[in-house]
Parts: sequence; C-alpha cells; structure tokens
Amino acid sequence: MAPFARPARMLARSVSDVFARCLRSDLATPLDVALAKRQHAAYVALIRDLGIDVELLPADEDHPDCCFVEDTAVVLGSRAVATRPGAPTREGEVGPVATALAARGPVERMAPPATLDGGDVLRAGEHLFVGLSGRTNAAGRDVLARIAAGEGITVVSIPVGQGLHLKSACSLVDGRTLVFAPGVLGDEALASFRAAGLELVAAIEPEGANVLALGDVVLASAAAPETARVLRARGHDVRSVDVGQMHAADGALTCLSLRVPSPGAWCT
Ligand code: CIR
Repeated sequence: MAPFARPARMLARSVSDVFARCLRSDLATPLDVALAKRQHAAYVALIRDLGIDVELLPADEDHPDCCFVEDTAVVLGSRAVATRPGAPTREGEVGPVATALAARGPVERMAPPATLDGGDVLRAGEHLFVGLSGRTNAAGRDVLARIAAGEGITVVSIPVGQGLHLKSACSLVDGRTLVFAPGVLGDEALASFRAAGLELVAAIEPEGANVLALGDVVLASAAAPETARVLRARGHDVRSVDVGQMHAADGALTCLSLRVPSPGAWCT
C-alpha cells in the first residue's frame, strides 16, 4: 500500500469581507471578520512554515463561505472531482478551485442530482469514507465511488445524523489512527473504521475531533487542549491553532484547505 505522507502542496482560499454572512447553525454568536482573517492567515503561515507550498486563491466577495475550500473538491491521486456542494449558495465557489486543480491533472465536474461536500470525505489508505449528511447524497457518493474505483480505492458510506459533516465528528491523526467525537457517529460507523484497520481515539472536546494530519505533524484546534494532550501523550507532534471564528461558522481545520498528495503517497 502507498505510504501516508504530508501533502505535496495545498490549496486554500482567503476569508471574504462578507464572511459574517456565512451559513451557520449558531446565529447568536457574532462573527468577527477581521479576527477570522487573522486566524486564517496564521493557519496558512503555520503550514508554510512546515515547508508545504500553499496556493492561496483570492476570496470571492459573493460567497461568504469561500474560505471553506475543502468542500468544493476531492483530490484523489492525480485526479480530482469538483463537487456540487449541498448548500445551493455555495455552488458558485467551485469554478476557480476546479480551474486551479486542472493545472495538475484531470478534474471531473459533479452534475445534478449529485451533491457532495468534501467535508464528508475522509481518506484512509485504500478506503474512502463518505458521510451521507444534509449536504452529501447517495448520487454524490456514487460519482466519487466510480472515480475512486479507478484509483483502487473503495468507498464506505457512513450515515451522518448529527452535525454538519462526517469530518466535523472524526478525522485522521496519522495513517492508521482516527480521532472521533464520542456519541456523534453510531456504533456501526465506528465498526466500519475499525474494520478498515484504524485505531480509534476519543476526542475530549468536540472541537478536537477535527484535526489536520500533515505527515508527522498534527494541527489541532486551540479549543481542544485536552484532546491535544491525549494525542501528545500518544507521541504525536501536535501544534495548536486558533480557529475559533471558523468553529463559530461550523467549520474547523480540515475545511480550510485541499491537500494534494505526493506522487505514490496518500494524504488525508
Ligand atoms: C457551511 O455551512 O457550509 C460553512 N459555514 C462551513 C463549512 C465547513 N466545511 C468543512 O468543515 N469542510
């Protein structure tokens, strides 16, 4: 099996001036656009400091959610799928991302009735877990399954009953370890992860369930210090990142980037 490795490069998109109008479940907490921009810039700077090239696309001032670039595409080996996001207001975010990805390989566009948000897609080696959520439907999963099959990757469906996306509730810490929010995903989902050979670690804080593994380094939310402590005790090199404004917009660490794997390796 191909090794798990840090991405060859990453793609991110700046926070728009209209970020405060993004989709979110908690309308009571006001958003601070300037703070969101600073947090986003620090996220990009940290990744660049790790030596990973980050292509930063300009914000789209007509799309408040544009910084959550993960939802607009899925990169698999040399191929990519430009998604059809489940929220109609986000459809217009896809074009520039698809254009940027087309510079490196073929990009397939998803067509109706398929909908899929990249936040529902978790790669673990030769398995691709796809959350069936309020944003991702079976037709979207099927498009991805066809393309994944061409790369030797099997799709496993995971029902997402709570929260926005599959990766709101779980994410990879390394190539064989998954951190998850207890009580969010069902026992069957957890059994599917174990059947794929993953070791499961319970997050202490809900925000700890979405970490971003970049090879040997793991980015964790500053809102999840106890989860970071658990991961460090397991030997992980954890860096804390403040993405409080993204949490207030139902986002987290993975959603702020797309990861392009190195040739012959895979990344999450
Ligand atoms: C949305 O509701 O679509 C955005 N406010 C948050 C998207 C977060 N995306 C992600 O975690 N992959």
